[in-house]
Amino acid sequence: MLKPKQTSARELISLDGIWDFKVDFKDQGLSENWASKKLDTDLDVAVPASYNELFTSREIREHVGWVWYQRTISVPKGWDQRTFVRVGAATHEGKIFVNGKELAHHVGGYMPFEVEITDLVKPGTQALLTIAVSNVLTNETVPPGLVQVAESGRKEQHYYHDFFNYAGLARSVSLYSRPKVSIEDITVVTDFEGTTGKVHFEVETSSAADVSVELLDKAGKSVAKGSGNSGVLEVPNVKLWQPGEGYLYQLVVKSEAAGSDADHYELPVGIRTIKVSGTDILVNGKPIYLTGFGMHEDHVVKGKGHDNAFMVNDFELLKWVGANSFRTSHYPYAEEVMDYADKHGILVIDETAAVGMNTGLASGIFGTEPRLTFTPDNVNAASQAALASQIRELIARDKNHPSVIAWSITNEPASQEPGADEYFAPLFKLAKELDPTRPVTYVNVMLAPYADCKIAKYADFICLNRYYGWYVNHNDLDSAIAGYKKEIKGWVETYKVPLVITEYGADTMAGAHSIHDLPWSEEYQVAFLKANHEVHDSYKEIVGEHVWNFADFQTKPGIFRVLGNKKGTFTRDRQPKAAAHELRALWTILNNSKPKK
Ligand code: BDP
Repeated sequence: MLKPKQTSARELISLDGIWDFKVDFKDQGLSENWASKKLDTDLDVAVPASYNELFTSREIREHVGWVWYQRTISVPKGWDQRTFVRVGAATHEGKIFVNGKELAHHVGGYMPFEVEITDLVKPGTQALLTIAVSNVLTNETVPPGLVQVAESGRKEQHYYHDFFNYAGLARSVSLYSRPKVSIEDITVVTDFEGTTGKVHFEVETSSAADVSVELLDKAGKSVAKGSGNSGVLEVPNVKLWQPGEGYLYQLVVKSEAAGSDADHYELPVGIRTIKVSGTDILVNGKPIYLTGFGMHEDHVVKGKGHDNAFMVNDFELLKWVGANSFRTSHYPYAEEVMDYADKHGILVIDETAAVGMNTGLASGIFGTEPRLTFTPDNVNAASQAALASQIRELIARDKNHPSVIAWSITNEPASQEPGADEYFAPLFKLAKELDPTRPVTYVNVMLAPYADCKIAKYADFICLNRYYGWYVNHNDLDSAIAGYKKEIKGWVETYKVPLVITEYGADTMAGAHSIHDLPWSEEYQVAFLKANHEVHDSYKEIVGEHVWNFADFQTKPGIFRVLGNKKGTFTRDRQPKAAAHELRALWTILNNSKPKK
């Protein structure tokens, strides 16, 4: 699905701002059709933002169920094209209503969806736009969860992942137009031979049309032209998209058809290749060493609300600390973030929202009853179908981003348990079929070591989350190094693919100090990183290290958490802990290669 854009052939109006807001405490909104008239409410809400922490009310923060967003929209007089409402994300389920009529329903909290309103709202008229959003997670959603009624009688949402279940409209909402016969989709795959770049393109139009394409360099100079719905553009003296140098060409696509205005869309294109070869990940044929973080879309007040100022600052900090990459732990990020990564040459492991499929692990951490994960009454066939849809939507949304170097189909599932193979094998296959040009990976949990994990065999490279020196060998870094080395040796001997450490980290309270390097102090976090790096540097098969986490983030309350997870290298307001300086000294001199041992 193409991101809405203003071009010479398309209009775009942002619907971001203040909307009317009503919390559906008694679950009446759907049956009473709240969307048919002005919401009876005094509450305002900001879009984009998670709604949970905008208000002082704890009931709203912890509400389980539907909330309602509403505003009026006007389709301008001059618009004589098809008109759409497009929602960047509704977490975790959304319904779009226009003048009380339900027009769209989307499940999955981190993907865009849209609906055509051409026949309902004529140019020069107004309409009532209502979006209902539910935050409920069940055993059949991705991520999974469980709603229970507490002793107090209050509905409670349980979930097995370690970040707060922020909800609402956290990404932009827009009204846009496209011609009657329009460009529906574009796919590019890039390559190069010597100094000649190649851009394979495929353009899908809503019905037959004459298509022309032109590739412009950064200065706007034309470097290649083509026509037809597919073909290959050759780019002489190609400037490659590289880590740290996100050189982007613009692909200008135009379509013309009888009885319709012409269409025009522009797609940024980075020319680069990604391959796994032996135990290396190659970008443009060169081995890369990934430095960076598992991150979160997480800020005070806005929760997961996208914000360009915070995004620019986060990328500045990534550069400052010497990170060349990150993982979209544990769900796809806003499209603006992906565009920005393209522009700045940051490599991204793009992850689905399949997190917390590990009811055994969760029981230990959150004190819930342990049970097998992949069973008909737990994470089941309906969940598998939901994840398949999410993989389809993710690849459709992000396939053209040069920054995306791999698809991660899940984080820390119970891959040692029965049923894991049957659940994930078809999903690896699906991702591979949908995109044969990128490696497909998953993130392995410590409870599923090399001898037990049933799905590592499907991954092009294996991501490992390891907490030696924190959850195991706590406060004993010498034993941590020994245990960690032993385990890595097992992976290296069993699987002949690259390994990326996608999580290692220690909770640290900014400002806590200890002359004895005790856990939770900034000194321990630094010592912990040094110990882990000793292990990473000892194995050539480890081709990347992503610290958990970039910044402190909000979680649900728990005895392991101090107003959130404190494993950030930066605080939640993006100030450096001592660890940030340690990483900066180490990573800024690497130039994308593995540290020399
Ligand atoms: C890992 C999870 C991550 C958690 C982290 C932690 O992948 O989401 O936040 O552990 O415990 O299991 O800090």
